[in-house]
Amino acid sequence: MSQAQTKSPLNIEYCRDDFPCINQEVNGHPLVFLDSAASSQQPSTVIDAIARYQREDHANVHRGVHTLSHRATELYEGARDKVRDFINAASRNEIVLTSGTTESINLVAQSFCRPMLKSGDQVLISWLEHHSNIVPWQLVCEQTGAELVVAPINDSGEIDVDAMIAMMTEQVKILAVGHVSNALGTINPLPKIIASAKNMGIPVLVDGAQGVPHMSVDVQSLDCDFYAFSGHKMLGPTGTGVLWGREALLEAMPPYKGGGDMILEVSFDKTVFNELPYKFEAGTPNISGTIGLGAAVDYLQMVGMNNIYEHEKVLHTYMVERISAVDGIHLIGTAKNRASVQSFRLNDIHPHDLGTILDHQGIAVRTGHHCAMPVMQRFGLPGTTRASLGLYNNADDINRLVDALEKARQIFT
Ligand code: 7TS
Repeated sequence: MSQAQTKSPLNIEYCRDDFPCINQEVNGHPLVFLDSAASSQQPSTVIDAIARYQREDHANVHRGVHTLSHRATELYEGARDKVRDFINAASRNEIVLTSGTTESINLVAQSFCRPMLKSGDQVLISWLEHHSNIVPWQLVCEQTGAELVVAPINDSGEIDVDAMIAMMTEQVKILAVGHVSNALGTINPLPKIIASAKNMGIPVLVDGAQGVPHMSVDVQSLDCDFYAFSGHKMLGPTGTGVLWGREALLEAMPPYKGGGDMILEVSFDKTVFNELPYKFEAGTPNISGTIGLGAAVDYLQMVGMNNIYEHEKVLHTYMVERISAVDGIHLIGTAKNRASVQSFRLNDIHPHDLGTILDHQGIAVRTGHHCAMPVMQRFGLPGTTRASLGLYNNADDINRLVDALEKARQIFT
């Protein structure tokens, strides 16, 4: 594919200028940032929204009669409304603001599953999952005597959906599956997986950490029961995140943490918990971060999730084509349907060595197991080098990556 053919529907040059952190030199070279799957960069509108709040509106939320507290509450709750609209949740009561995907999944494991799981029950996940969608389930299984069962993946890095469906027995009390694999970029066939689980009456949690930043997500049409994601992978700040859950399920769940804000009335005899979603938001929340998350949602909607998806798809295709042509490159993760991420090996160069050489040329990639050790074990590898895209990347970034890979290959031969 020529560079002209990589022209995307997005006015990328304009978007790129909105991200101040991208526009710098690293080790004497203009930065090429290809590590958005770990954490994405933030546009000025997000940075400014946080700074403006800190300068002009800072106070605690939900508790003051004074003007600053009202303003802070309005901004914080306004961000919740933006998130509701962004993922098309039926109600703002379904938007629980958390510190990230990890906390959202732990919340479901401890509050939804722990009270109902017992010995003989199963929790079903896939081999593709990030540790955040494995370890919380291991913990709750240990606590309850339930068993963690894992659906296999094939050599391309796709879930064996038939095998997964065959594992959906009456023993399974929850299915937790990623939307997009952070290690391999595989987009899982959620409609088929969720429909099959529904048939068996199995509730479904989707780990959307790598889904929401890259494609339009409508939780109502997905028809899952919980959807978890992080602010810092979708142009927002760290320490922010969301658990979306069906209102009826959240309503029936006990609180996850105790403290201020999540109660209506406390005495030593009895505590009456607050209504949704506050029941799950104990303590002073990450107010500034959540306001930044709201600004990130505004930015993503301004650009348009479908534009972002199309742009990244074109770039991903270009990246795969270009890096495949480098002598000694071996792609890890070749699913038919994949997004924004490409893992690879270059000859037998250790990924950390390769990552260091790329960094010397101003290129930021992630190396190692990507918090998905079972995926690495499945491919018999200690780790990979992973290039991951954001909406601000362009064809020149890919060209620079390829040049740097060529240089690394020469250094190691
Ligand atoms: N689930 C997936 C699919 C992820 O990619 C990540 C983070 C998480 C859960 C956890 O998100 P957190 O915000 O709660 O930490 N993934 C990565 C990554 O690929 N590189 O660094 C973090």
